[in-house]
Amino acid sequence: MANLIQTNETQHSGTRPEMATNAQRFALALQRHGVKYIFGQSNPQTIMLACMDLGIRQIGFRQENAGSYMAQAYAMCSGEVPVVAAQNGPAATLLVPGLAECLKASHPVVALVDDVPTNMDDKNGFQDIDHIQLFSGVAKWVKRIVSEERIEDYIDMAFTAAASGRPGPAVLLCPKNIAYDTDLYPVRTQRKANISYYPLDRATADAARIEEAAQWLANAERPMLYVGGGAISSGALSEVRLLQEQCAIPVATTTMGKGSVDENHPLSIGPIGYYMGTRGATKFLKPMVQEADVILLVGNRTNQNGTDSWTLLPENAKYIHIDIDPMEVGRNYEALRLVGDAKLTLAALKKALGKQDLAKRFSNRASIEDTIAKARIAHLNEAQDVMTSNDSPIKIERFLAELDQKLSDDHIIVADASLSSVWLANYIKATGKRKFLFPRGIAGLGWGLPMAMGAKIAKPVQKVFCLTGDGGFAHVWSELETCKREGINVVVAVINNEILAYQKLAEQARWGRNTNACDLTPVDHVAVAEACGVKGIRVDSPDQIAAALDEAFAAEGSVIIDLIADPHNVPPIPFMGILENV
Ligand SMILES: Cc1ncc(C[n+]2csc(CCOP(=O)(O)OP(=O)(O)O)c2C)c(N)n1
Ligand SMILES: [Mg+2]
Repeated sequence: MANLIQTNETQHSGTRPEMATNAQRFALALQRHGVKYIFGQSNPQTIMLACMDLGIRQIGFRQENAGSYMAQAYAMCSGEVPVVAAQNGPAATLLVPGLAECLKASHPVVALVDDVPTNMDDKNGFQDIDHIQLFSGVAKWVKRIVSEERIEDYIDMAFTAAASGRPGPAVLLCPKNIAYDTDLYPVRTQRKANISYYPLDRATADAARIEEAAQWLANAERPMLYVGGGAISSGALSEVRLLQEQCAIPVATTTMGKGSVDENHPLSIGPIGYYMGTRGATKFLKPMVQEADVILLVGNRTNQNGTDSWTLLPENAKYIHIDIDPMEVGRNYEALRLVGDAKLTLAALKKALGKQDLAKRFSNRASIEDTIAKARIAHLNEAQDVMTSNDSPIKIERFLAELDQKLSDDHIIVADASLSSVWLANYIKATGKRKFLFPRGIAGLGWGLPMAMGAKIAKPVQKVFCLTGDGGFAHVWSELETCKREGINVVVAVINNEILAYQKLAEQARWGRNTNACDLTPVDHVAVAEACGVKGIRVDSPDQIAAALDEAFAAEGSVIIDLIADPHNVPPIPFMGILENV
């Protein structure tokens, strides 16, 4: 079994030849951009062979969906632009969901996709479809290489498109007549730069508006920061934390912004949005959010879930909005426009605040901290019953209360969509250097396991934990074989509730009944894991949780925890509250 760390260390590095085949030129360009891994399945063939020759390691996924989710998580954990590759036609279509997620979540990825030879265009060549049309709704940039002379130019354009401005997916189509050509051509040695990191370019927002924003924040009665995933992508954690601590402003986060501040900090509100119902971590801080008079949004799309369908944030507050994408600024809340990189703009704002009289901020600090401290205790009291429940099947809050104790200070914590995202956001604290990955771009099922794998490849020394539902996990079981084959070691807890709970609970809450598709038949996930050579541990009563977690986190390979879970566990989503006592 290959070891990820060793492969990193044995990366080839040599001088670049002046003449090479086109496939070698692709591989050399990728090597110049520091690409260490390609998520692929052997296509485009010549390019993958040439990459292999250069020591670029292919992570051979079982399904293209999963490969693209691995790539996204790799980007989120490494700060680099990942590369995913696929054959033309059916394989290419399977990249669509992953690219859609990256587009909406603003994560960069370069997709290298085979295309039919140019002289076969429009002849019904094998597996030919119009890839430009296919990808146009899910990528920032889709181009086909028109002539072999421009290979290096187009590779660099693809990385530029993915990593610049608002990061996102770029698709480069590689016609087989160009990629399979075995003649030698000049390598464009003029191009020397590595541009496979993001943000590629940083620019600060308008200085005059930053001064104005500083005045608003200094003079506000009850200011608040509401931080989204854009702050994390920008690497603005220390800037957000300095503003919080040194200017005494409370900070709330979106689900994707979780981890931007330490949730044990006395001025951290925690994650807010559509899950502030009964037993929600931030339920008791809803008044603080709704009474804010100046709200600084950072890298925040003000989307439906983050705003509880645009009902959570106060209508009459003044908004300041920092975002790299001018279209996000003022999208749903008219705002003082700070279009720029979050890290640089927050640093400039902090400096501008230093020139303001912050007496109001400091005099309010004790009372804000007191409100937050009391709200945390009130939450623990409200959730006490489920967090300490000895019931079987297991209450997920009980599992997470124990998990929180076992996770390390720098664990990477991954959620699948559905309730796994809601549970982790509410019940696992972002403390220390913990990093959270949520697929909230389009909230699709099946991202959990592959994202955990991509995270582990990016950060082989860190431990990776993933929580997924049994419905979502079934989308990607096959990647357990990839874990085994590629030596990717992650711990996945599967909420085995034998239902599509989010779907079922939503139907029950709204219509009082549900369709037959919501109820699954029992699945033995230990057997699924073991069929792929991966360890499985069944946990069907709360007293087994601690030992199972200890065993899983100490194990050498990947581990699946099959958590026999209560199908009646109601999440803190207000409209589902009516199911509490059903
Ligand atoms: C790819 C995809 N298909 C369907 C949905 C709709 N959907 C959202 S949650 C859900 C149920 C998920 O069930 P499971 O993964 O078992 O998690 P649970 O809610 O039971 O914890 C469904 C079907 C989706 N979000 N993504
Ligand atoms: Mg389920």
